[in-house]
Amino acid sequence: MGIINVTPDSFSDGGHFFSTQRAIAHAKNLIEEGADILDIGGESTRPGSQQVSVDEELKRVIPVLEVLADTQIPVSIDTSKPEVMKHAIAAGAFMINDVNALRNPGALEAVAQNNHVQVCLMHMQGTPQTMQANPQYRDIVQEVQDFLQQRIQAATAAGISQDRLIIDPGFGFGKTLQHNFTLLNQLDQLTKLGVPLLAGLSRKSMLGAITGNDVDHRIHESIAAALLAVVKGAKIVRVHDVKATKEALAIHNAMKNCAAPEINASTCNRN
Ligand code: PT1
Repeated sequence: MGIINVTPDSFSDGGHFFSTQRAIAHAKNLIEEGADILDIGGESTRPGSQQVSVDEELKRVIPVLEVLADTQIPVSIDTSKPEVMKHAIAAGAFMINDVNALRNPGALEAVAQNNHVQVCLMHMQGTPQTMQANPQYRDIVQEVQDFLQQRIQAATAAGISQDRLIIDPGFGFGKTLQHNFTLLNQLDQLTKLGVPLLAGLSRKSMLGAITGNDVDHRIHESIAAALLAVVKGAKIVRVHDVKATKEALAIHNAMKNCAAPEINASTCNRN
């Protein structure tokens, strides 16, 4: 899953022409690099980021979605707002990626109105504005697992079938360095919930805390983290660096598919 952020640029005259064009160009790059899904976000959810209005978020993401809906690539919309979910579904979104796990009033209903769209339920303690202030858990893995189990139940009770759900432990969302790495180490525990697992670690501060690299120089640690997440059971990784991640994961695929002696070498090459 390749990341597309749609945020206003410095040339903005109050319109969204330049940010829309830039996002579409970036999307086309990521498709060429081999992205299988594109995740479009109009509101940052990084620690300390500010919220935007429904109207502003719609103006950022819908024009980009409308253009990408004509390509073959499945598009995910990163939003917690039911109004944005409804417009995104109408404009052809394949997935709703909600860092708030459909807890906003009306969000369960907005997704349940449609019978097909996938939805990613992510764990977060607190809100992006305050979540890194003092995160606390008795047992990080157990609490994230219990939360995701409850959200799976809430979604299925609202009429969203389990085969439409994806879960995500929410790396960096109300978690200390130790919480984040404990979750990564025990990510396979979450596969017990019986729905596919998504992991977003790309360029996050938990990686920079280990290497000392700033956010624009975290490609190697991001590739390592994506590979580890897949080894621990993630089915989707949300990344900035699609080509590098795909090449790293090709080696993982080769280890899985090319090791058995009965496998024909031709089915194994360039897998
Ligand atoms: C994520 C994710 C996301 N992350 C899903 N959606 C972000 N499903 C946005 C830092 O510590 O992991 N899963 N949408 C981006 N959020 C962050 C959080 C970015 C923390 C950076 C940090 O640096």
